[in-house]
Amino acid sequence: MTKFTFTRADFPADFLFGSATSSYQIEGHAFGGAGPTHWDSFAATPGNVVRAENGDTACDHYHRFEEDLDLAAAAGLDCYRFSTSWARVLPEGTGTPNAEGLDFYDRLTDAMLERGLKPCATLYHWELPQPLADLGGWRNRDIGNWFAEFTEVIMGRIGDRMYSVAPINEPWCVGWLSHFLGHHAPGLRDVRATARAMHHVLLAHGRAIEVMRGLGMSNLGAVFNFEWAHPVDNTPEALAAAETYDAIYNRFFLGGVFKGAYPEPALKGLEPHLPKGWQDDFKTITQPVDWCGLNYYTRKVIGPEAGPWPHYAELDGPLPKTQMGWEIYPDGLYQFLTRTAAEYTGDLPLIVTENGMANADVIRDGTVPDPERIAYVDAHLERVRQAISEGVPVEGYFLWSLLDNYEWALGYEKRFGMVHVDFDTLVRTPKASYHALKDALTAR
Ligand code: IFM
Repeated sequence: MTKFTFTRADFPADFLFGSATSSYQIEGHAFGGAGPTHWDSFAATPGNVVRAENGDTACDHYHRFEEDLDLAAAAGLDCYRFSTSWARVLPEGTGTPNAEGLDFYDRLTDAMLERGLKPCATLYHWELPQPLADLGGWRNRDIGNWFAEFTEVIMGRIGDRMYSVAPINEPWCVGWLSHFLGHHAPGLRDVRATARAMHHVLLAHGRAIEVMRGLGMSNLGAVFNFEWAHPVDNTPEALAAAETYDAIYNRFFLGGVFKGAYPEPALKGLEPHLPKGWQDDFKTITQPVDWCGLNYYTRKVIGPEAGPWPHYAELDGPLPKTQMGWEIYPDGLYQFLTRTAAEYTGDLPLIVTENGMANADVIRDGTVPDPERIAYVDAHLERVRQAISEGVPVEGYFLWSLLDNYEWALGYEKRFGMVHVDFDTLVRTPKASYHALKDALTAR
């Protein structure tokens, strides 16, 4: 596929298109006085990250952001979703800010506005300052107040120019992926640490919303990642396993923020490990938000498994897969959009804050053909349109990602960008998907 089947005119007039990125994955953490993070020590530990790669240089966006924003603007995008590195702003996690870090986000913000791009910030996209990790990180209840301080400092500087802000990207990754599965920093595999991290990440979300309201800010949201849980068969055991997967992955965080309650199948394993008085935190966690962001990439086929809770196994599915080994299942996006509106958010605007695919893209004669990505995005946007036509209030779509970047534990091998990055020379080359999106968004 070389072209999209849609143009901007196929979406509501005020529908927003953007690309999404994050600080540690693109900026180059070694530059500009940023403090160490738990990702630096995690990556330096053999076996955690492919080839022990880290975010020291990444895409060198710290020095090349103007070129990158030029690319985003020329593609016809309305918005640029970025994140602010806590350790760049507060190298110790709390206390004295790094003036260079604040200046960087100030310049970045102005550079977006100069190009007509709406700045859409995420406060935290996973690089926890090491001094706070040393104090227990997300396991420590004090993180609510540490995060509130960071929010005040960074939004006190750039909050006046933000189009939208969400406190935390993908709470499931901060909690479960990093503390139960151990795949991300801090690499723990411990159910008690997990329960606390999952709860505290929502507490921190609520504290940040309170702080930003206090600063007079609006258009504040929450961004969750979702995976559709597909039972391997219709046996009661498989159905129960999929229900537990769904509760932990998808419903826990939505339930906390929009219902002030956690789902039973998740509480079954987590409740004994939650901090004392956890229910009292719901008044902070349920601070009203203005929109809900959905990050969606794939589904999982789930079957039962003996042994300790959570009693499920992720099984190999039959659908075509991306470079990540993730099944391509656009229906899941439609299902999440409709279900989220029906069961959690009602009329609140929904934004697809991330969607995209990794592909083994290579440069040939200065071009990068990626028909797979065009087909993937096209199919998912088709499901977005279907949801809109049925009255679901979807108001935007952000492609992950603008640039090939640091894919965490998988290093630099997995290419998610619509712009190719040569990680030796750092040269950017727009892929075929970039040109196709530009045509679709700027067509008259
Ligand atoms: O690269 C990540 C990003 O940091 C968060 N959402 C999913 C992407 C692809 O795995």
